[in-house]
Parts: sequence; C-alpha cells; structure tokens
Amino acid sequence: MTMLRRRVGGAELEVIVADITTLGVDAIVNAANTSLLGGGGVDGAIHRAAGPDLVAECRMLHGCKTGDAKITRGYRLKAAHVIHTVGPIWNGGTLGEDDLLVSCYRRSMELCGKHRLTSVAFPAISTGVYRFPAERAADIAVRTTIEMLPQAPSVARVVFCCFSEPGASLHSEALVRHSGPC
Ligand code: AR6
Repeated sequence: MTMLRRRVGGAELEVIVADITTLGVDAIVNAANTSLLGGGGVDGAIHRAAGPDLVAECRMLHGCKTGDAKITRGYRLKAAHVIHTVGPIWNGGTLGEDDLLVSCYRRSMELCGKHRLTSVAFPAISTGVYRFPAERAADIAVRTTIEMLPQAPSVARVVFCCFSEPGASLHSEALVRHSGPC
C-alpha cells in the first residue's frame, strides 16, 4: 500500500507498507548482522525467500562491519540484488548510533551508484531487534537517502518499505520534511 510519493530531483521517493521480499526492484536492502549469515526479522524473511544460494554467496563475503554494506545477487527473489547492511544496536544514543545508521544508508546508496541500479527498497534498518527509536531512524533514513541521490544518479526510484502503518507515517512525515515544497 503506497502512503506517499514525492519527486526529489530526478528520483521518485515512495513510502509503502509491504513485505520487502515481494518487491520487484533492482535491489532490496537487508538489515543484516555482522556475520551476514542470516537471522530473524527482515533478514530471516529475505534469506527464506531468496533460498540457500544467498547464504552460500554471503559466506564468501566474510562478514560486514556495522555501518558498512555489501551486495549479492537476489537468487529466488524478484529483486535482482540484495544489499546487506548492518545497522547499529541502540544503546541510548551515546555510542555513535546515529552516525552508524547514516553510514548504512550512505554505503547502500554508494553501492547503488557503483552498480548503476535504478531502483532500491529500504526496510527500517535497526528499528526492530536492534531497538533504534523509530522516529529518529526514519528521519535519518529519508534525509541521508536524499543527500546521497547526486552520488547515485542511476537511481530513479527509492522505496521506504515499512512493515506497519505507524512506521510508514513516520517515514512520510520525514519525506515531507526533507523533500521541500511540492
Ligand atoms: N519486510 C519489510 N520490513 C520488515 C520485514 C519484511 N518482511 N520483516 C521485518 N521488517 P529487524 P534490525 C521490519 O529486527 O532491527 C536480525 O535478526 C521490522 O518491523 O529485522 O536491524 C538480523 O540478523 C523493523 O521495522 O532488523 C540482526 O541480527 C525493520 O524491518 C538483527 O535482526 C527492522 O527490523 C537486525 O536488527
């Protein structure tokens, strides 16, 4: 379900409520852990939908640092690629959590630019098991993605794929705040 769509520069930014594993975009972003070998939440759902070849490719990547991102193929997913990024575990905000979450979106968008991807969908990284406050995370997600658009000129469509309507409302408010007047 689409909650909001806004054009920013040459790109269309959308907030939707959906299961990210169902989206036919160039890349879906996975909220992974440093092992890159799967887990619960959106990570578990992506690995289940992609099939066992995904974890086999992930094994060859030898993990990923918090705030960094790595790209694989999408295997049985509709999405051609998966960008695996590792969000920070929320610890009260004093351990650089904001900067690390900014880095997840930056590094993911850098990979989109490098691989000339045209569409990408993000889940609300770190806001589940890792307990990052949802409103603060939505602001970082939308602001950082918009800031990165010039460095990923191939990207014509960015989807903020939320799992709940309250989450989508937070992203919609952030998109209105950061996309300027219509
Ligand atoms: N589609 C879209 N969003 C989803 C889906 C889905 N299918 N499933 C969950 N979400 P989480 P984190 C939302 O916990 O906080 C894993 O075990 C969910 O509602 O998946 O970054 C990893 O292996 C929430 O808003 O990721 C790590 O160990 C958001 O996705 C750890 O969890 C992120 O929730 C990462 O924790």
